[in-house]
Amino acid sequence: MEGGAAAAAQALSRIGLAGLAVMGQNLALNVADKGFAISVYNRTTSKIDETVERARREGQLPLFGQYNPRDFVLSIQKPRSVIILVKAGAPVDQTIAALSEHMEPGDTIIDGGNEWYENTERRISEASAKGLLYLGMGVSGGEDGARNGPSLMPGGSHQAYLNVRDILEKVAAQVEDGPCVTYIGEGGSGNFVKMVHNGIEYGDMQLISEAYDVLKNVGGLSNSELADIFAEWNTGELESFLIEITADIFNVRDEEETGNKGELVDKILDKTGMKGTGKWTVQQAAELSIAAPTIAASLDSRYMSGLKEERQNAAQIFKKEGLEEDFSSPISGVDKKRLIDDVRQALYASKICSYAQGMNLLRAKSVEKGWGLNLGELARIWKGGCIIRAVFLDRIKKAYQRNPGLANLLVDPEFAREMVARQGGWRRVVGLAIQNGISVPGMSASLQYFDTYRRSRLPANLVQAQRDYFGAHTYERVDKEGAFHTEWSKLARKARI
Ligand code: NBP
Repeated sequence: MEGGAAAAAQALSRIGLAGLAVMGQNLALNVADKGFAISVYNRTTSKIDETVERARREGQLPLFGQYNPRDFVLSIQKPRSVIILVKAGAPVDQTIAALSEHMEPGDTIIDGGNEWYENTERRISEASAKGLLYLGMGVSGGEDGARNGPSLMPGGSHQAYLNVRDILEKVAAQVEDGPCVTYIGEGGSGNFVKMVHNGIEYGDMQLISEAYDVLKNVGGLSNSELADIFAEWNTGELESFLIEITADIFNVRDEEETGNKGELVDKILDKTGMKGTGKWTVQQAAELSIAAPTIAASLDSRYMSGLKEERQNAAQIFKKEGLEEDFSSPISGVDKKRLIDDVRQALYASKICSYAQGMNLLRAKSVEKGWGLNLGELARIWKGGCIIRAVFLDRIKKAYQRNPGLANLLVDPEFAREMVARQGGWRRVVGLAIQNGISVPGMSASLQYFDTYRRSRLPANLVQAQRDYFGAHTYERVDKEGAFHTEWSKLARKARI
């Protein structure tokens, strides 16, 4: 169907969606699949035809293509709600400009992209000046999640959320304690929570890649053994989407006719791509003075992976100096069975530290902005649909339910017990990797985070002394109140005499 005539011919749609690339197309089909009539629009019209055709093929779903912004907006029931799923940044502003011209006070714009939260806050004020409501909604789960049930993180106008709550609750992934959606909070909170989710995702992926590196290059495990180990891990405390797909990846064979058969994973260039949400997470952690070393290590590892040529040159230079990169795995003396168990424990304990960092970042931002984020509820809506979905998120949810003021996930009694039980294996893995020249930045950053956080006394006294020595920054004492300054050089000279 085409244009205004079509809009007049059909009953008005309950909701609209503009932007029909991977995410938009699949989310629109999901909405229609749940029985909500939806109008769809895209700047390039071939994607509208494609989506309408898919809706027909997938069971005559109630999805209606509209070919210009005006017909699209007018084909939606009032108060109108329009989801936008275009590339973040300027395309969102351009799409809002094109659509809002035809919208009326009380209508809602929902941006589902990975948007920088301050852009959402700016758009909330711009929309409000026109009487429009606005939500910035994190959507996680990739293509499959969008089609079959994503995790949704809507923040902004509460009234706008109430207008579409029934749709979002049906469309989201379903877990035993409800749909994976909740009203996150005001302003850009939905985008901020999605950004931190992505930062945690960076951490998970890095830690898994380090587990792979150690098992392969210290333990000498083959791809098929790795597939079995990850599949087995996916039946226990590590059960999660990322562990599950990792097991699958090791089993996939290369289908290219290069004459050199084997698993595809070995043919993939070791350079990781990224789109920016991990960088924003680390920047925000620094802004808020929150230590997030595991997430930062994951970001740094992506940057260093990008230096492929430099790394190849460096390998040559160090080889000439006698430092061989060649791992003759399995490294002699390594007990493979024990290594596998230790790596499992190292991965789990490292993950807990990474989530603790992400949660602390969320809490710090919530305090700064007055968002009132409910950390337990955030862990709950990540249990299904999204990339970091994992069984242990239920335990994180319970930890914050037990104690919403929990200073750090590590000191929840259950997690504390688990960390202590796993530290032996964790230290062995990090030690073994370091001894053998295998970088484990995520696992060691997590271990350093744990070892720093759990110590009641750190060498920071010496740093304070140095600061006071060269900059008269003063220091506090352990035995009395106040700020103190010492003439260090004078006293040191006296001590030398
Ligand atoms: P892309 O991020 O690749 O964006 C493509 C869409 O943006 C197309 O519909 C394109 O229209 C539209 N667009 C562009 Br580009 N410039 C435009 C403009 N100036 N005016 C109007 N439309 C414009 O799509 P995606 O991968 O589906 O992601 C959508 C959002 O969801 C992004 O923010 C992304 O970060 C986020 N996200 C993606 C995933 C994922 O797995 N892909 C997961 C979670 C979140 P055209 O067809 O006319 O070029």
